[in-house]
Amino acid sequence: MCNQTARSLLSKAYNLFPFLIFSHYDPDGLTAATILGTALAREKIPYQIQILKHLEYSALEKINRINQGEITVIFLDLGSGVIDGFSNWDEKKSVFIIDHHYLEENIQIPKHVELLNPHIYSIDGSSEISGSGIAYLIAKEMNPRNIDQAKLAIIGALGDYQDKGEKSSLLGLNKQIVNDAIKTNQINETEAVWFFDRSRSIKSVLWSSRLIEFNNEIELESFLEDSGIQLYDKDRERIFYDLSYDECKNIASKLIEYGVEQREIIKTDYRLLNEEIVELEDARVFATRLNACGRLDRADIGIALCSGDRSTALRELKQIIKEDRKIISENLQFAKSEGNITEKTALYVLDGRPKINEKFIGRITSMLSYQKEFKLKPILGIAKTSNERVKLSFRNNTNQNANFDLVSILKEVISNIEPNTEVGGHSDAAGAIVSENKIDEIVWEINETIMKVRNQND
Ligand SMILES: [Mn+2]
Repeated sequence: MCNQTARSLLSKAYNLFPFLIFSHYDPDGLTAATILGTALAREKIPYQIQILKHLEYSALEKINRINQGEITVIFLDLGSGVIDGFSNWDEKKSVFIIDHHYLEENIQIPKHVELLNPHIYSIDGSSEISGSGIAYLIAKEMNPRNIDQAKLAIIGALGDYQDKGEKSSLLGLNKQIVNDAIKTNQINETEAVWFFDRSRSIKSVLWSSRLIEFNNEIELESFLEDSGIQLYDKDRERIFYDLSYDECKNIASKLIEYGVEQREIIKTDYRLLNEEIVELEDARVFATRLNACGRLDRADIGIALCSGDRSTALRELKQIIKEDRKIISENLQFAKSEGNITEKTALYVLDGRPKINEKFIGRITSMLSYQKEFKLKPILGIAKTSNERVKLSFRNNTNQNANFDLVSILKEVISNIEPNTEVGGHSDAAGAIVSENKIDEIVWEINETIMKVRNQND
């Protein structure tokens, strides 16, 4: 699949222009950019990276206008939704679209564009391979030594929530990448009692997991005592990573006794070996940190972290995490305050316009979709972008309606109301940017469409 693209990319290296790489601001995009950048650097091919929040037709035209000449432009983790926009591009340019997002059938690909998308090969781009995964496979074709980038592709796939296999494991081509990483001692794959950020104290990990709502610290401590856990090792408070296998198992069984489901705590753990910072050892946590960098316009720090910088980048990261937490908690509070979420027949709508920034709406909508009170229907988040445009983030974490595809629904609705709009995403997470004055009509139509789909499924 990637062999042809790798050769073709290398063959473009004779021209004097650096390759222009445009990549997405999320963890998958940042890892993809780092992987390809590293691969090009190793071949002594100069390149520039620009990180984008989204790629609309207008931005595509601008990129064409600004960059003249026989250049090579590469889009990573972006572009599948706007392929027809390249037909206006100057044909002297070589364009590569390396992406795993939804691809419309029977799409016309302009002559000067090379598209690499797993959907062409009937590979599911929402669960089997991510943008960084494809970038990795290309990099490995270019030079086998790029196998050392496998860990980044794993971080990218986890950042895109592709751990849809049994016990939240990676599958398909992602699994092959995991095997590369294991073989070269980059990562450990084990089944574990998994909590977010286990480099914190045991108490703090359990408290913030919110699997059980403890009323106070005493309750939490006695829960742990009943599980046979020592909180201190001499004077030092133990962190979750200090727990032995048996201790973890005890906590897990205690939680299950309290009604927590096993699949919520037993996960396939992807732990980076040779990571000097314990806080970044868990690949899922690493992805979350990259997410924060992207959201706060610090893609540079994200890429520096991916490239191994553990000095300046790490200091900056601490500030980023702090700021990110503050914004998220304020936004969640806003979302849950009176009247900002309305319930329709077939979905919830969060109108975040007065407060939530477009870079946060996806995260906030996702977080809400995992909460019990919003688990019955999909949820649509709305945030302001610029010039009378709004961003829509659509998420589905309902257990029912498993065969409903958010991208198709959003596409169907928007193509009737506002043709030529890019709709991107996957079956359970989709998004688009639309005109603000079309919002009411779009929400109404989405509601109708979901009801229609549901009736068909019943
Ligand atoms: Mn992606």
